[in-house]
Amino acid sequence: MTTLPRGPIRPARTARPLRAAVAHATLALAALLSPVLAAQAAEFRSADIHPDDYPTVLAVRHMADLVKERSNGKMTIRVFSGGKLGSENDSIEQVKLGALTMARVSSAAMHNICPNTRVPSLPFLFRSVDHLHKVLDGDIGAQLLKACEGAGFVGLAWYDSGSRSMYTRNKPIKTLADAQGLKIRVQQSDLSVAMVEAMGANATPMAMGEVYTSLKTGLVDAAENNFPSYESAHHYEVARYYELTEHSMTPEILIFSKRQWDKLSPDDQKILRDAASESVPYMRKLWTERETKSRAIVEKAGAQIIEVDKASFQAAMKPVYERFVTTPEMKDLVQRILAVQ
Ligand code: GTR
Repeated sequence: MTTLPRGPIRPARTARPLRAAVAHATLALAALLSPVLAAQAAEFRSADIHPDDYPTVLAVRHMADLVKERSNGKMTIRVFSGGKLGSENDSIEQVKLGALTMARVSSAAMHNICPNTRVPSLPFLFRSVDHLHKVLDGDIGAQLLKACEGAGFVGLAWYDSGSRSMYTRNKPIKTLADAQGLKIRVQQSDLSVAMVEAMGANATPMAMGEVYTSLKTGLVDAAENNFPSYESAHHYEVARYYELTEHSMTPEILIFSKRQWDKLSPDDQKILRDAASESVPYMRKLWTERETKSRAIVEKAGAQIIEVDKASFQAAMKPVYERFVTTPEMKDLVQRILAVQ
């Protein structure tokens, strides 16, 4: 039987040089392995122009929690909100290059890059939020998420963005005739420009970050967005009339750099995809709450919510469909969307 020594085991004096050598070798090994370890533990950065408490930002943070947990901390996602990494177009450019991993952007920002993303933005296409959800959750949504892969973007999820409506600084719009000649800020997309021009107005495309000042100084007479953006970007302070045109339900899209995606293992890709999908119902709940909250905030602050003759706006949209729904694939997508019950 061996007797174990009591108390702390003190190495014999003679062992010191050996210990030093072992320590040295360990450090050398760690230095050798560190690139390998770094390659295994990945920190992804994701951009969003919205503030910290906006549903899109909270949804990507939720996805980040799931990814961290499921990858045992190997993959982490840092979300940079409030446009800290630049405008939507800046982020898209960075994601394409692989300098930034992810971005949550409006799908309108992808229109000119991958034309099929125009489809869900077509004016008055969806009958209801339920119709939109059925389309985006099904085959069509999956097909459209792949629309930008050739251009360097893996689509991970669609997020809600409600309905976009007009808002004006000087006078309310009630019918299509009231929109004639107005200068209206739109997103940087050909389709958005065409839509406003089909209403008889002049479109001024610009980044979201410039809209507040442009409305305030009168560079534009109007803009259009959903309640949460109208509220969180303080546009209601400078454009008091919010007209319920509800002309488009352009969804948000979460994009991942294809360059970085292709370097990941199938298991890691699955963790990311699943977590993104699971952030969708989470986001939808936050979105519904935020729409109500934002509407209450703007009304309390004196914004006037105006019912409009929607049919007159809808009737003017034919040229937009004629100009943009041109390929057999797009025509098929539109037909299938309309057929979804
Ligand atoms: C918002 C959207 C933003 C941005 C903005 C805009 O609804 O969430 O990503 O695209 O609209 O009008 O520029």
